[in-house]
Amino acid sequence: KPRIEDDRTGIDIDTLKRAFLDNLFYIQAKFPKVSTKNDYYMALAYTVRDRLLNRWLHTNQTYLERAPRIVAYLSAEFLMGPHLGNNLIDLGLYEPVKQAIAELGLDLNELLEQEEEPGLGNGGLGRLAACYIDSLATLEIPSVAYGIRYEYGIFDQEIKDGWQVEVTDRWLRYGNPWEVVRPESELMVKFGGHTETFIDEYGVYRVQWVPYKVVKGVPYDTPILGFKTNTANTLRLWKAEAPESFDFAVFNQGDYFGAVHQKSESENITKVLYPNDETYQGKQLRLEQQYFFVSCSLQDMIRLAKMQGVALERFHEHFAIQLNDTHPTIAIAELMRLLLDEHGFDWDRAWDITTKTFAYTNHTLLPEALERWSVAMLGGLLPRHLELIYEINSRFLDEVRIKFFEDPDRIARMSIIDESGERYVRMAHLACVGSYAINGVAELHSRLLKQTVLHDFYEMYPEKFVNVTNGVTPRRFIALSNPRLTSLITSKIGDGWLKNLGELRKLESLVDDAGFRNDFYQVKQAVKQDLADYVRANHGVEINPESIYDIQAKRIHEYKRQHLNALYIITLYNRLKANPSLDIAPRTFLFGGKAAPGYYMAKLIVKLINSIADVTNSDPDVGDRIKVVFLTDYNVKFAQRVYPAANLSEQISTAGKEASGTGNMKFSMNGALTIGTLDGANVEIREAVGAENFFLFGMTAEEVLAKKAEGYNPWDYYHGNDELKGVLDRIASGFFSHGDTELFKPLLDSLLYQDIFMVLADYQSYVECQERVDGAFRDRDNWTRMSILNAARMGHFSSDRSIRDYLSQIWKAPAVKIDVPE
Ligand code: 26W
Repeated sequence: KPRIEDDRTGIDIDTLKRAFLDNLFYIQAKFPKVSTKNDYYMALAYTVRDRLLNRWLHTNQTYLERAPRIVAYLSAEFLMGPHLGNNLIDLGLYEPVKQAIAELGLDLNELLEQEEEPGLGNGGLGRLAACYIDSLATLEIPSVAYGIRYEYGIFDQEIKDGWQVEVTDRWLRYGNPWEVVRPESELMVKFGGHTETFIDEYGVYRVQWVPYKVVKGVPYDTPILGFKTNTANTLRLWKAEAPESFDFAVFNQGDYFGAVHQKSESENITKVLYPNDETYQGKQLRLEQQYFFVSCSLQDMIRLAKMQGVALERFHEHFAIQLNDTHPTIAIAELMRLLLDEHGFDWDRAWDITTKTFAYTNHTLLPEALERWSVAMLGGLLPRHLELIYEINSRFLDEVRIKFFEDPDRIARMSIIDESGERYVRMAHLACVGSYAINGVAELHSRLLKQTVLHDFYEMYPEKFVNVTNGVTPRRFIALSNPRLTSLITSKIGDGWLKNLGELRKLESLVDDAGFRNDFYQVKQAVKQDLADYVRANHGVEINPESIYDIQAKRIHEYKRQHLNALYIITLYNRLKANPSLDIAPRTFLFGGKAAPGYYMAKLIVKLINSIADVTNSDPDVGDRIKVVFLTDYNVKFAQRVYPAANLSEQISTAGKEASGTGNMKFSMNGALTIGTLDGANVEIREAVGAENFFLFGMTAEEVLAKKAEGYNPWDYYHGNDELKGVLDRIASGFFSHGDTELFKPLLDSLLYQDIFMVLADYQSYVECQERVDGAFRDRDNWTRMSILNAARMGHFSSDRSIRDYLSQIWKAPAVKIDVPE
């Protein structure tokens, strides 16, 4: 029988067109004649949102009724990237919507470009959280992700005179069609004040927390679709507001302005994301953010369990809570407080439940990134939690004494409280004591954790330690980012690979097919041409799509060694100046990444790269053999253009410093070859793609430690290597700074007098490796073979595999199929 499709759910082209125009009229209040691109984007976003609501509501209803085991992913950061394109892929609507939009005389790509991405994260850790919730939904695992709805996300980057300038990210300016506010589910969070003891009605000794202030948490929900499943899980982000009753208390005293002021102070908690990456700063507001979202989330879970009729005794059976680094670790003390003070549990029961609930992921070995809160600050803000942490610590240290007899050094090292000077709470120690599982994010990282920063905890609880190597979602980073590659692959091996990335192996046999190699090469060239067009339009620089696209895109940090890359560019430049007819494969060096606003050395590295670019890009002796471009404002949206265009992926951190890296995976999946150290997941990527398809250089983590121990002196490398000396001297001479010999001095001094990341020690090995790259690239067909083998062998690095590892080793939560009635 003929069926007329509903405007809110129908997916044939005519229905999509009608729905789009309907939303333009009724939501944006516009006719096409006066519509902006943003109006069109919004109309399309609502059209897509209508088509996912059915799955979302049925998923929620199923979870409510069936009360399955739920994975709760707690993270202070979610670096989601734009939603529209991803949702189109997940719904299988990309092609029909593209056609419908085209029939209306519009271009889908232009509308996708309109979306202001929610940049609610700094880098790897926040993006990993986003990939993981994508995979949880795709694998149909009941889960909820909890975080903070920052009003300002990671700053936008501008470059002025070669320097980074930060601009506030007002991502909510034009509204957010993907979130639904749930004011009816608000919760209250206490701060400050003091505790009191009392004897309750049963004669039991209890503690009550009398706060200085109360802040309201309002949840904003975003649906997280699985790829071609009915599952739509929820990302629940909390916004801080002042509770009305509090305003009124002040208002009744006649202090209206005081009340309004207090309101804006409460709202400060979720105003802005801290832009630090890898360095910890003990800012009170950050602790307030952490506690705020943790308390809201735990109260929310307890409320949900109640609604589902699950007894609190069984909280740990109902929820597995993953702590994404130590940022949400105050949850361990908060769950204890809720169970003891609000729900009347005794200590042993509460501790048993707590330590069966939490699992902790560590993301860094850098000591400067480990979170520690001064006891004075934590006690002032969370007096009850400090008491609980002391009690947890005292019981824990008793256990340490039992296991290792009296060993004062060990006690001092392991204590949750650092008492070596001013007293601090060590959050990683609290996380280890209060969790049933502790994981690193790559094999090397997990091993180093056990050998170094968490060695004592490994000896205490060896059974808690596991590895889960990171992964990335192929839906966003292949299907959405690289539609040409996606069509080529699908034309050869069908479309099963997007859900089961191991199937990419079927491409291996095609490397001997000259036709396929040529198609693969043409795809890469077309994507490189797109990036060249972008660079011309946005940077005014002409880059050659035939050149090696050599890309380093990631946060700017000394351990990631963007300056090692810069030293190589100057090496090549010096060689060209000395020998203008030198025959090298033309290269385009592309950089992207943000420096933390307070990280002076990182900002100086940005300036150095731009200063080198000024020289190389305008020197007629160089021609197009070297081009250098610093790509401004690298974010997820832009990354999606960058990964597919790369020939060479720079993964050159000092061995032992990069916990995993995830950009390394995104590049390789898109057919870039890696030049890299044996660090983080590079080790496993190299094993997967084959050593012959990977450019390895540099010291191993063990060699780095040994060199440090024997006394590393960077001057030895300066005096022992004329070419390196020539490079450093040229920077010092003011050649790249209009004669200013002071500008880069701090960077040079840091390299020559300390060089804690061993840039000079790895320089020669890096240069020689780059020469191998140069040679390999000239054999175009063989390069394409290696490139295909990289893409074909990256199946292991799908975040679906990572999530399966978390499920089998840590969470043990079964999938639940969602039925959506027609
Ligand atoms: C307190 C400031 C702060 C903020 C964020 C300190 C540290 C962080 C993160 C732990 C930094 C981070 O993003 N780490 C990265 O996590 C990725 C996902 O596991 C890894 O791939 C990267 O190697 C690691 O640097």
